[in-house]
Amino acid sequence: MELANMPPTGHFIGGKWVESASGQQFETMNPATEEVLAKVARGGMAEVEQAVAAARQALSGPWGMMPPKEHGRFLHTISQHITAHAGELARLETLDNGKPLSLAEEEVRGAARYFEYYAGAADKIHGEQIPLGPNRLNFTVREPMGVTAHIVPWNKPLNILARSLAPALATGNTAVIKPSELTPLTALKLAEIFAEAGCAPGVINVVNGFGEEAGAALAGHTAIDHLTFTGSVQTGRTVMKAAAEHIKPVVLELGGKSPLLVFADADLDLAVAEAVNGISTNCGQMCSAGSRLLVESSIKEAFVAKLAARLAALRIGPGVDDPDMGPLVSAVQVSRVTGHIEIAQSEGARMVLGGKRPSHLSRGYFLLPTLFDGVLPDMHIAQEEVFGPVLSLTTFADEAEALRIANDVKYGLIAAVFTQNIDRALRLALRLQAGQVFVNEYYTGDEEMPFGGTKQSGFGRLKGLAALDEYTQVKNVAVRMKGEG
Ligand code: TXE
Repeated sequence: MELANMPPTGHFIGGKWVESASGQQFETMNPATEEVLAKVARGGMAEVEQAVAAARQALSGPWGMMPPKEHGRFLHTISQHITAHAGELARLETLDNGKPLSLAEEEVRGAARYFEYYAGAADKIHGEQIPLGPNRLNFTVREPMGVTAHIVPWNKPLNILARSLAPALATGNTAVIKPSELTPLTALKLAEIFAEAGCAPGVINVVNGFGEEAGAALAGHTAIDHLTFTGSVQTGRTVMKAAAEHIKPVVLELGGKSPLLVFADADLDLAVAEAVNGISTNCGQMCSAGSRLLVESSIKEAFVAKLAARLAALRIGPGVDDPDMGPLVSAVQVSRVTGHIEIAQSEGARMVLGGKRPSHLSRGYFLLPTLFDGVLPDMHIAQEEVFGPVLSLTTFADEAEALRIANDVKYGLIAAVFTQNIDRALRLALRLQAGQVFVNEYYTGDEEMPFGGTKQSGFGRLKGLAALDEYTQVKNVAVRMKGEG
């Protein structure tokens, strides 16, 4: 696939493309071929300074003066421009991240949908009037936070960026974006799209670079007003500490170890299909991956047989060929995932299939889907996020045990229950510690559904109307009126 329509590879600051003050660049790779795709400007404190200043200035420019319905119209225009460029965006994402083309297309549609959804919300964000009796008027005003920072990971680069950027802009904020150094290209293309759509300078700014340089400079910048971070728990802790130094609110979307609870009365074919989907989508590189299967003992053998057959049949190859699973994002990610596999084996989990690279692919960061059976709840593979196509299967005897195992991890992002028993489904939906619970499905994940973690999966809610609360602050106005006469 040729690299037509490559976006500019500088930083996008104040409506202009600029190179780094240092002149330094870094390479972004195609994980399917291990070839360099592009050289991108490597930013740091100097570029973050400029970007934050441009975003602050834009708050008092035309963008800041615009009525909410105009913000909404602009977001709608962005949604249309993303749709018009959908093919290019999806190709870039596939080349940069490795994911299958049809998955990239779905994520681009999702990105357009975020702007469409929040376009409709922009002029419906109301304060309230609080009754305090005669001669007093009390009301709230919902104001933008100001300059919002968005530190974005590499697993769904454009989609995750749109998830926080669209509600931040719908509420009148401006933004400084730091894409992942592994996958910067679609954020740069989005900046180009904003410019094409006539965006005022400084409303969005993109600074490329490494986490410890550009990312740390942004999280620690005293003139940002809000920080959205999606990534690892470890880095989340670091950015939260940096934001704490200057007392700024954060939204943290971190990892997961999400369980699928499969009861004996479940539709087994459905549960197997959803389990395969939950771990193979994006090669398991999803915070919401369904990486723990909890299966009622009586159906375990039948379940494993069906599951292993489905996993073994997955087509693996370069994303441009639109397989079921592409490569992992990097050599580092392959070594992280294989490290988890080695620990699982050393602790006595039984590898049913996978665990190595596919023999038909000689280059690229590919790994076969991997299934572990006989996993005990306290094993490493049942507790730690792998972020790869590795599924661990644990059995349970009854509902109480299933619930106990499901909740006994440090994460709490998603959980799913497969059963025909409506009482059990609803009982568990209320008792599972997770930000989202699915019943007889996994991964619908529509843009309207509030999404976020409990426990070490983070806090704050993105998606749905809930996200609008994250990007506004409430001001209360109290008025005492003189009585008549
Ligand atoms: O993530 P990082 P990595 C998990 C997953 C994966 C692990 C490591 O388990 O195996 O994290 O991936 C920026 N100050 N997830 O190392 O470091 C970085 O440049 C400010 C879960 O790639 O969290 C990138 O833009 N920023 C996940 C972003 O943080 C810093 C998605 C994410 O990188 C920084 C990705 C610093 N000191 C990985 N250091 C999810 N929840 O979806 C790095 N960054």
